[in-house]
Amino acid sequence: MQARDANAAGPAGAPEPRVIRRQDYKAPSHRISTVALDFTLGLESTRVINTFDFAQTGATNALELHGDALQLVGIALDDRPIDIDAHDPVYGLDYSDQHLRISNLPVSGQLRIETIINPQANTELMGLYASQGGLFTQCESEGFRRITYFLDRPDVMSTYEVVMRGDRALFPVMLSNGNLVSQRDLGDGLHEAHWRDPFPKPSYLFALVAADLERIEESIKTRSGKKALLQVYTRREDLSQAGFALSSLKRAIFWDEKRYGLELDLERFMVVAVPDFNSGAMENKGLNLFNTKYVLADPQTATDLDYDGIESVIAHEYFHNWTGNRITCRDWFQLTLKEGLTVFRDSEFSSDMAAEGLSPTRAESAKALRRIDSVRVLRAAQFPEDAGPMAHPIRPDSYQEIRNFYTATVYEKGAEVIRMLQTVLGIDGFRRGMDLYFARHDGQAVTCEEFVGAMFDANQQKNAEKFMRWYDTSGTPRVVVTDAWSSEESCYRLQFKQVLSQSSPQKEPLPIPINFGLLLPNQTEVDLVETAPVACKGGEFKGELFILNDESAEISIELPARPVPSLLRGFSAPVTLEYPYSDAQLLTLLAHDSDPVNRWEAGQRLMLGAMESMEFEPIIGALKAIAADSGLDNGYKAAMLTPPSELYMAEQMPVVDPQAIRAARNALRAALTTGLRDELLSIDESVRTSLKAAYSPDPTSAGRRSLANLAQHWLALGGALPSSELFKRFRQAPNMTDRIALLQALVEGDSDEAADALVLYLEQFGGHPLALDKWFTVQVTMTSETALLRVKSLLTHPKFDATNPNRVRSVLGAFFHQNLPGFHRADGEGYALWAEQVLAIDRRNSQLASRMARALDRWDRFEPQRKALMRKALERVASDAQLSSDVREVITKALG
Ligand code: B3K
Ligand code: ZN
Repeated sequence: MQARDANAAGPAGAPEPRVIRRQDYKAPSHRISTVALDFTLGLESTRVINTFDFAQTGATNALELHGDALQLVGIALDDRPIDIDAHDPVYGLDYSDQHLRISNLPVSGQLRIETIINPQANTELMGLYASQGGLFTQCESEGFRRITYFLDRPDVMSTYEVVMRGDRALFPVMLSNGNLVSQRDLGDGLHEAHWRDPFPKPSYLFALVAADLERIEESIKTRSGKKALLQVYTRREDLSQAGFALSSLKRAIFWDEKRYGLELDLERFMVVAVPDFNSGAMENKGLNLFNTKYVLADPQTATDLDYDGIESVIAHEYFHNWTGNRITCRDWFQLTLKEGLTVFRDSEFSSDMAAEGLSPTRAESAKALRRIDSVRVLRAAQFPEDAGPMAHPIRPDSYQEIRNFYTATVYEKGAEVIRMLQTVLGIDGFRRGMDLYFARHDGQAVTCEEFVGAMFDANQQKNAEKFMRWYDTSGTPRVVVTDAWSSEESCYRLQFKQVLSQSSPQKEPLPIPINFGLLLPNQTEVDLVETAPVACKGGEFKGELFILNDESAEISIELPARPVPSLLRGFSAPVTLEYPYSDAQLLTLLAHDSDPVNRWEAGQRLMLGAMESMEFEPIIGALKAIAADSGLDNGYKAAMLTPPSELYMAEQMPVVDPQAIRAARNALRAALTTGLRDELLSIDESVRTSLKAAYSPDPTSAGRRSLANLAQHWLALGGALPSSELFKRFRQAPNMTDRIALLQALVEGDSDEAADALVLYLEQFGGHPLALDKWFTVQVTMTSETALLRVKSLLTHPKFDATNPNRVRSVLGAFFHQNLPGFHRADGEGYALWAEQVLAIDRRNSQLASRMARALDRWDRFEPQRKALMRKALERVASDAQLSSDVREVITKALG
């Protein structure tokens, strides 16, 4: 159990929470260049001997080391023991399980610190912990201090040497970062492994694995001809599902060589799948640890979405080897330096992979689909965060728990900020910037200024400071656009105005790149590269790109007729665009815009409007044409037909009404099902039957499945496909994507066959944890009236496991975050369950609890009765005396 922070705010009367501020950064007092770690491994007791050299770099001769839940056994300075029982007077020793301070140290020397830890009791899954009989680590951001006392901060970079010994039967595989130096048998069933990582790294990148695992491996040659061994480790029974992860890793390695000239710098690169894991994965140098969800896949147990997730997370962690590990963050406020950049890199990789081998038109459509997915995530998760109590700039100014800041803002909005740099500098200019960044900072721990500085310097551009405003701004900026047409002058005028969120600490105007096009009445597009504006102020006109620099701007262009503007093409900036589009304009864009992202966006706007007015005819007509267009990619068609998410819709309403949102979506879907019945039947017939080949997760096949499954779902709910037919299909489902789609349709339709399908599924996949997670999620997300009862009964199901984060997320996370009307019941029973479960989870795993706690972030946007019930639930959690500092930060911010 994690030791609770003594300074964390408690209920009334307790001390104020500890707030860490970016402006208080101080360089470390000492340098630590080498660390030797010696582990005697045991599930319940592991002894750690940490020997490191230190050299004073600041004014103080006292070394204040971080610790958490540690039991100190002994200390020696330059081989001379220090008396820990008497709290040695010479060195002014002061320690607890949370810290260790040694004063009066020589300018340099060597410290040897021995501690004992209990991995089995480590239910926080941070530090060294046990999972299914094996030992694994998670150190980012502050987990290393749960292994040993250390300067556990990212700007202290050291080389590590690790020796571990343990029971050969329990831990036949013993891994750490870098290269295996030696391995030997010690007799008595024990063995020992010795690893050395040649690259200096911060402590958060340390990793250790000791477990009963099998592996698949492959040798590759990097582009300079060096040999490297790639390995994926899993439990024996999972090994047959590791192949896709290994092939994804190879694709990522070769892509990074080609796109950025970045080569694998290690002789060995290992990926290990861990069943109990708080996040998706972790980029430890040379030894990436992964949630099983992002490694294991085969067609019978993983969906297209799972395959996508594996490819992008494997790539993401691999890309961190350069953007994160070789160049790391000076302090945790700079987290987006590595995360925003690496998300951007993995999304570019996924986009290139989706387009590989396709014709130019299909490639464009496949890439657009990727972009649409990113926009959807941003709108469903990041925009609400940016408008809520946890809003923060991509580089926050303060935090209570850094663990709470691995957010959609730092990651996804951070990636959008990097994308804007590429949009402004061009792909080649961006590459020049990356090259300069590595030339200047390889091996360093730096700030976001250094990254943006390299980008601007490499392109002889000024104004890096102005761009840096994006790092300090919170809230989603609004860009308000108006236009005017003068037929006498044949002049079209576009006016832009940017409005920052009132709560943003940064108030100056941002540079906002707006890609745009103009469609003339004859459906041709104005050639903006050839057409210079007659006037332009407040921004830079660069053909199809306009950079809005000031608070307001204006461009005037001579044109033969009034155009329809297609603004923010490709979603070129993370803003909300406000332009008073008429339905007629949107229908034009939906049908004719050459930018596939804006075509989709026009459809989304039309759907939002239709759900408000309940007039579905125009959108039905437009989508009929889309559904029947044989030139369009199937996956893209599915995206075009999918209504905006409930979470996004909630953000558009002045007062959130979850039941009304679901009712509106259902009404739209019912109208589209009736209006597009022939098209949907034809898709159900022809697209489904064209899927006879063996399963492949490639985007063309995945696109077909998503369209066919959408048609099937709508037809089923509209009564055009009987549940007996769905059940028949379910029993014959050739892969998990189709099987889970059928299960969803059956459960949502609430037919008798739904119960049979659930039983069958459980019989078939009850022994497969990841497939079982889906079985839980389907049940808690699909029905609104009975969902709460379902959740409560599933919490007592023998297969529910409160110690496994994936299982907890599949039931409670899915219910709280993905079932808006089911969770937000008018009687407040959803909130009562939330409070009870957040508190229960918090006792074991504060990070997991803190994620769940965020489900009430937007409580003050609901109607008064629900608001009062949510407030009561928040207060109940806030009054808990043992609350972790993680959950306390989220709850106190929510309560304002
Ligand atoms: N860097 C890790 C995040 C670990 C989360 C710690 N609470 C995974 C990633 O973003 O690549
Ligand atoms: Zn990352």
